[in-house]
Amino acid sequence: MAAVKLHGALPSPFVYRAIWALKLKGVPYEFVSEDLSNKSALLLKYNPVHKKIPVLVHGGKPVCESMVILKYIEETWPQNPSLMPNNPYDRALARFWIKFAEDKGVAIWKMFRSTGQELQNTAKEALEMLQNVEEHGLGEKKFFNGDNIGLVDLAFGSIVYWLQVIEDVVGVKIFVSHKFPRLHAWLETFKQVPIIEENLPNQNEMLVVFKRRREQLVASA
Ligand SMILES: N[C@@H](CCC(=O)N[C@@H](CS)C(=O)NCC(=O)O)C(=O)O
Repeated sequence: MAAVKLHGALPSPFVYRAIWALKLKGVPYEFVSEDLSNKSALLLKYNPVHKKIPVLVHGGKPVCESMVILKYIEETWPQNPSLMPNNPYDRALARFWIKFAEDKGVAIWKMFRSTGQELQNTAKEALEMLQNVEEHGLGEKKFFNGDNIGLVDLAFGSIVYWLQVIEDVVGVKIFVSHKFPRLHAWLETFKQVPIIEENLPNQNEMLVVFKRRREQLVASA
């Protein structure tokens, strides 16, 4: 098997998506730690367009953007376990929610960067995103695809778990259990999947990192 490298910086939620997918598939890889304040020549070469992590490098060829990486992993190592449904309609639904997570999940990072009225507006955007997932995404299913974890779970895991920390940092709570009982139950189930449990950053440590980062962002705004 060609060598697999993952360029990333922790605790980036986008990098965790790739880590979870590789670990769930049992694909061995080397983690290459990047300093985002001093990007390596290799990172700039591999991702000249966005200059962002994660970048997956397989056999020397780079793949950029976390959800593109996840789809590449699924297509390259399709079995054990499959992370997309077999049925074309269910696959279409999974793609819909992956796109939704990509398009709307950014609301939590807008919250992270904003203050005052803008924070209220971005929190509303994040709330609407959660409401849609709660009402239309999960239904009574254990995971988004049904009984087994899949790419949609990885997409939303890296939104909701990080949101809990962002809420503490910005002082606005939206992901409350009585408003989102399905999503809360799903998050607990998701966190208990052994590979996920073993590869989740500690939220208290994240809080320290993200508080410092937000102070810098607010000071420079
Ligand atoms: N849409 C991208 C987002 C990746 C992203 O925002 N990565 C951040 C770290 S969490 C980054 O590399 N930031 C460096 C920069 O913006 O210069 C993905 O899904 O991979």
